[in-house]
Amino acid sequence: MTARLFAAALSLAVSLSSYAASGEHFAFGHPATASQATRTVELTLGDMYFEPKALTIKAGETVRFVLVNKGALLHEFNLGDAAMHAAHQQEMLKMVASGMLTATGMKHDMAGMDHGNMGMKHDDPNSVLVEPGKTAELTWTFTKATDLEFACNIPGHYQAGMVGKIAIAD
Ligand SMILES: [Cu+2]
Repeated sequence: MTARLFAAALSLAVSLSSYAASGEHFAFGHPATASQATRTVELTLGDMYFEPKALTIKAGETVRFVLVNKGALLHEFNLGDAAMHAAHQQEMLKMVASGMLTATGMKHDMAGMDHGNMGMKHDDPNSVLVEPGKTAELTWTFTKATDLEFACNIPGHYQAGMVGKIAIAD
């Protein structure tokens, strides 16, 4: 196993344990493991765009998103509706103001200090941060027909165009 693969496996294991512990559920579905995926979708994240900009998924599908950051800035891939993204943008503004989140990365030492830091953590199961030049993954089971957005909620990015549509069809 290469060092890079090992690091990817390790970060996956860490993210799996964090959402298993939180047990969060969303109206539109839930996180899954890569081995449960029925489909893989590769998305490019750039400064300030997603490619492709729209996806169609069938209700019941488990999709492994492979997220390639080809930009020079830190980006996020977050699944939700417009109201969820608006709320998350407010949280991320606070993370930037506190110095926890910079233009190119997350300060992990601060991210763990959630008690002294107003409860701020970036560990939502429907979201992943991708550092410049890196690839990250998120696997999600979509359980019902609805319209969602995938978005980057780092301050200013959504407004600059980092948002796309996901239509989940019956
Ligand atoms: Cu972004």
